[in-house]
Amino acid sequence: MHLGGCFLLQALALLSLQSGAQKVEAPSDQVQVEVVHLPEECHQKSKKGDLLNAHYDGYLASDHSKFYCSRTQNDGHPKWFVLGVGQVIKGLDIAMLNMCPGEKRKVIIPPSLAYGKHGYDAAKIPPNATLIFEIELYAITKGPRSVEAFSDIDMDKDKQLSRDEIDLYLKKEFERDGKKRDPLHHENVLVDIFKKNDRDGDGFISAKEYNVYQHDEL
Ligand SMILES: *[C@@H]1O[C@H](CO)[C@@H](O)[C@H](O)[C@H]1NC(C)=O
Ligand SMILES: [Ca+2]
Ligand SMILES: [Ca+2]
Repeated sequence: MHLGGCFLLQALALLSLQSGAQKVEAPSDQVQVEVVHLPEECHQKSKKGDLLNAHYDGYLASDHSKFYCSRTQNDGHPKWFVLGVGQVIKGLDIAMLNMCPGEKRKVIIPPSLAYGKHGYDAAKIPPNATLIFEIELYAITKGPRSVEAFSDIDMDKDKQLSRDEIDLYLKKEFERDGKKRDPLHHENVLVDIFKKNDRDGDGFISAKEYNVYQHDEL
């Protein structure tokens, strides 16, 4: 019953978007998703824990000014990030779920799932700002967080993941993906993975630490 209500709300939100409503008022705690382009073939959909490669532009809903453009950063390379673990704002973690490679979406994110009542000065986000993102997803790589991956990564089968093991795993995944990547980004992803997971700071990610997010579904 509760779920049904949710879907109905989403459907209504989509309808009002499509009818070309100019004034954008997002419900306070929901992300509105409009699929702008859906590729004909889709063999894989993004899920929590996947490593995504995407471009996204961010606009303020209030005046449609652009505050972020991944195309002008990092020499125009699409961004890599792990979905659903807080590497991006919560609204984007939600908005990019179940997306196909090649899919484009326009999403509206309420402040509660973005920068909240304080905003974010460095990116010039005012308080209580509703944000609009135009997203294009390029690639989905099975991320280091997927549950199936743990034993794949754990080469020496000691039930914990060393830095080298994760490093190697990421390299293999990126190679398979076939896209040229900045080594610095690889390093950043690696550092980030340890910062977020190695709770006791012993330099290894234990099975327990690895599973921290398993029960924290969005
Ligand atoms: C932002 O919203 C909060 C609660 O919704 C409100 O208390 C606060 O005054 C707002 N801030 C601004 C600058 O509008
Ligand atoms: Ca190991
Ligand atoms: Ca640890």
